[in-house]
Amino acid sequence: MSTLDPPFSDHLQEDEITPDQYGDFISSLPTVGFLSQYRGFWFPTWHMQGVLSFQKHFQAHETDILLMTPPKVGTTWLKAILFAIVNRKHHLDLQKHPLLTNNPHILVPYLDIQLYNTKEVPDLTSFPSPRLFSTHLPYTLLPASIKDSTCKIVYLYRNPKDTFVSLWHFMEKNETTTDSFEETFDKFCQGVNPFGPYWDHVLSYWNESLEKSQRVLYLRYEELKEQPTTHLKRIAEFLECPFSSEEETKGMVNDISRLCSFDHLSKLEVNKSGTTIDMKTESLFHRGKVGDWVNYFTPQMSEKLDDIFKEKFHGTRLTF
Ligand code: PAP
Repeated sequence: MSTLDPPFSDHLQEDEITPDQYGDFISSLPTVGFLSQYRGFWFPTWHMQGVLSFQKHFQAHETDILLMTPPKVGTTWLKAILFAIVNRKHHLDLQKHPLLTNNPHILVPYLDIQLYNTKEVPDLTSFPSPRLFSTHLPYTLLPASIKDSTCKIVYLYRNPKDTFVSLWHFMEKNETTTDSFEETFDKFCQGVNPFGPYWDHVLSYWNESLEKSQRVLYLRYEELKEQPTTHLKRIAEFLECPFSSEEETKGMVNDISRLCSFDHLSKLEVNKSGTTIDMKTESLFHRGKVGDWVNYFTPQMSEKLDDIFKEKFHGTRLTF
């Protein structure tokens, strides 16, 4: 046992840890495979330094727009939508839109796993206002500056069965794990998956959205898929930049919806090759469908997740 084993992680608050102690702190956390457990959630160990730096240093602006998600629920899609809505007046010519040549994760970066992962204190001054950022952190682990701010939070979640299948494909494609489908599923059911437990992540923002509906917009992948334009308008209203009737008449809502659609984004050269955040870019676009889980789950697996989520979401209005 190292001299800095469990007691180190147990008694220190993250803001007390200095950067030269990060390595010892991170290696003192409980691990399962490539995941480390930190304050009740499981993180890919290689993201932990970024998580700690982000928690310690990030200063929210009141005008920030923050997209919060568990992994594999459609973050890439919603990043594209938010960017297109917020910056629509600067990019009226859709033939030259930045989304045609930039992956959405480049336009709306993750704070923890992109910006604070590369530098202890990254320079964020070049981001125009309103700043658009994202994170996979649960609400409980957000830096105080976000919790205390009035900045806008958009949260997206998805049916856990499709989320799991999406995660499985993603991990397989990127060779993140040697576990089988069944082993990965068992871990998911125990809450041991990146930024899991999934239910605790969803509940952390749900509770906040109930208390502060002006601040947290709660969206579901399946609803967005079913009625994209309705939700695009809802998002724009929430962000206090509603589509004008002139914009609607000109078809701007439909244009943005098409620009950000799976069929459009997944066929762009920029999204078909290379890597993004050390992951194969193409692995961010698998099928983009609702209900793909039926092709992978046994009836027992389906029932098991139904039971878990029924119990975890008992007493809430959350449904999948
Ligand atoms: P991340 O956590 O790695 O960023 P994220 O973007 O949240 O992943 O989720 C990826 C899922 O969103 C994939 O789902 P699938 O595996 O079931 O196919 C991906 O295909 C889907 N997705 C990506 N872009 C879009 C889009 N424009 N419209 C709908 N779904 C999309």
